Amino acid sequence: MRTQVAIIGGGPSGLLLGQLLHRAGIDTVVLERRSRDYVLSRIRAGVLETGLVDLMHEAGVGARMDREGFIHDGTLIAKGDEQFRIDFERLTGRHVMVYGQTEVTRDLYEARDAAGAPTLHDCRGVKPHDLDTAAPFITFLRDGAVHRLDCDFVAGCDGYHGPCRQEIPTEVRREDEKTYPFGWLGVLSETPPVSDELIYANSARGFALCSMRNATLSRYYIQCDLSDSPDDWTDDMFWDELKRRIPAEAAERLETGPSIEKSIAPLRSFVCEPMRWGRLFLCGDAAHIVPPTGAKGLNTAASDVHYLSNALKRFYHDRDDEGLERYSETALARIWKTERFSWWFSSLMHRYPDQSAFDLRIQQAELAFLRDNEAAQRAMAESYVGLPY
Ligand code: FAS
Ligand code: PHB
Repeated sequence: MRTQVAIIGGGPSGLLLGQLLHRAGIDTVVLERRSRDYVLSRIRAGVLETGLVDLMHEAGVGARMDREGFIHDGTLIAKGDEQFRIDFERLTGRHVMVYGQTEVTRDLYEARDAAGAPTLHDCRGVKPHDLDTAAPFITFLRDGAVHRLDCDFVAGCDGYHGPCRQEIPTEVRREDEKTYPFGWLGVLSETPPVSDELIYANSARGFALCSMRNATLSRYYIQCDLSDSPDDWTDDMFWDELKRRIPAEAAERLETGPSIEKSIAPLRSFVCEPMRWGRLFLCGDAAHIVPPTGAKGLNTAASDVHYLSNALKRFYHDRDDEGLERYSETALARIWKTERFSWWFSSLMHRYPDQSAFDLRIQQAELAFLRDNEAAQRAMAESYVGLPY
């Protein structure tokens, strides 16, 4: 088998890259470890920056998002029973789109199938070779046989646990990481959202987030201990704790119901540099992770895809490799700004086990400053709706 760009990973990064390259006449093959059903069963992000909305349109997959997605002009920030609103539209002239990552992935898979572009599921032992040459190739196991895929470039879109990052020699690779002393317990329920906009809540008992997927599907999170397991939490325990953490008026109108998905995500900040090694280019979670507080994980994967797809188009159409040469530096400049925002927003909204009385007063002053200062609100809104690519 041969292709121009081999894409390892059939999550949003790999699929969006594949679709943008296909529309530019560049051949790709996506190698995905899991089945399609498994990939589509993962419940992850819910908020799209304007940049990702634009990329979905550029990829020709924006129609259902436009029909079923919800435009949000702002968000609510709560501290105990007090809450205030960050008005994205007034502060930045822009908004965000609420549309689940699962649907983004589904739309991209359907477009790829319609284009007849190959996606190989259930690929095991995927291994890139000769990345430091002009003729890299990939070997992998599938249907009981070893296969080889020759290519010009390899896009490592294989997520945080994928193998591509490890192909960068340890003496070259720099990894910066921060782990957080808590996780997020998330619940999906077929109930109407408690609020028209998201509620980010800082309470004495810990962080909570009220989000949604559509008018009859809600997504809720509460900060939990790293030692917790979803089985430690019955639905009633979850709902009772959520009600304790959000403003009383929201708790009173909260409609509860059986969880149709319940999972715990650990929180970490992580960046791998460089994002390129020879003909390998890392994209998305393969290169960076953020705590989900700022809804930046999927959206930062999208900006990587924007830079990499344009660089590859420039190479194939103009035989100009400057975009490829500058990919890592360009992507990392934006990545670190989203790492900062995600760390800042997580520090603002969560209760830390080792928080001193002074730390707590500083956190409360930061929240009050955000509540009272328009410049602070504009700075937050600019990051939340998405910094320019
Ligand atoms: P992904 O991890 O989505 O996709 C990588 C793909 O590569 C997977 O399909 C995997 O099966 C495949 N793969 C891995 N190893 C492979 C191999 N060896 N061979 C072939 N394929 C391989 N972001 C938010 O903005 N908000 C959220 O609320 C949020 N919640 C999250 C919850 C969880 C539990 C996780 C893990 C992430 C969450 N994220 C959230 C971040 C998430 O949305 C990611 O940013 C997004 O999935 C990034 O997409 P990809 O880079 O495509 O990585
Ligand atoms: C979600 O809806 O899953 C979601 C929304 C906003 C976040 C994190 C997760 O910051």
